[in-house]
Amino acid sequence: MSHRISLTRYLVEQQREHGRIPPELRLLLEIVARACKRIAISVNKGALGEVLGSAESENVQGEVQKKLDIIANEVLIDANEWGGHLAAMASEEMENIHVVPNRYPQGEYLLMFDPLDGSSNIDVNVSIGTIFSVLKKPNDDPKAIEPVSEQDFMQAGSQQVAAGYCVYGPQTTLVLTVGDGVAMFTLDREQGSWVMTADQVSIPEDTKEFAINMSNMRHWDQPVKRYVDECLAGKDGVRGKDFNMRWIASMVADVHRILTRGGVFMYPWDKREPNKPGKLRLMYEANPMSWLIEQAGGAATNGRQRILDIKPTELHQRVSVVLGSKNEVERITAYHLEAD
Ligand code: AHM
Ligand code: MG
Repeated sequence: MSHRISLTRYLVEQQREHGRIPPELRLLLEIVARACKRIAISVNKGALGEVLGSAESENVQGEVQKKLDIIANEVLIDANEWGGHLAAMASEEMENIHVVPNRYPQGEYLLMFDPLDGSSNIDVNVSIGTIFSVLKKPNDDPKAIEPVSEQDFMQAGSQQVAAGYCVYGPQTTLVLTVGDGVAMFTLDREQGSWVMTADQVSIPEDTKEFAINMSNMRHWDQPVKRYVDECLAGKDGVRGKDFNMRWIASMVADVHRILTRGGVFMYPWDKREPNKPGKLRLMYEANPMSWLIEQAGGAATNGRQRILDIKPTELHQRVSVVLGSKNEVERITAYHLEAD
């Protein structure tokens, strides 16, 4: 069909007509998309591909790794290290950064990813995904032979040059921003290509749907309790409308729903781990998702501050997350600020 717009064409046009992305970034994104296709194949094979269940290892956060966590991490590294566009990669599943080996040319970009998000859903055949974020290495002066370091990754999310995720659900969909709105591409399995199925995605400012793991209610802070209590009171409370709740436990799937029909997602700080700012990771989860949400007209804060303004100090830094429909995020943020 001639009217179908492929991911390749979208990226070429972003490069040529909008001058938004240089060719190296375009190629990098094509490679990430190809890696997601390979991961999708493993995910779809499931038990037939012997990819389900746990591996006998833990990641840097002390979480038991699933076989697919490791497979997806390897696929992303293998696919990306030879391309010549990257200086280094960082992953939720690796303690340290992975510098592009000497046998390949070093590029000027930094790639971060959560290779398989929603790991608890792998074995139960519920949507999971890959989340990625691209930064530029700060010192890109070709004459300066500074080796890439972890410090180069310590940039606020507002510095991202590309971000996206791929959701492996009933359909496999790649969602991307390079700073020109949000576009979605669905994998056409017969053709093996990504076909644009939405562009300039826009999140409604108001919503009647919230997403939070309610089993943690007793551990929440007062502003989160206040907001959720008001949602639960529905028509009888101050909000004057009934709310619906969804919690998939795969951030990719929850964010995908919000990009599609609005809503608000929260994974706030809670008393179970008082010294950690939250469960989700700033660099691999919160930053790319926050940029996508903002590009679609939504908002993303840690309850007090815009997530994209947070300057990281550690690779595996965690953060409290409130994102989605703008007016709801502003309300929850105001509740936090009032309580301070
Ligand atoms: P993961 O990267 O180890 O899969 O953890 C992140 C996931 C998110 O996708 C999801 O929003 C959250 O953890 C669910 O957590 P919980 O099981 O506490 O509800
Ligand atoms: Mg994750």
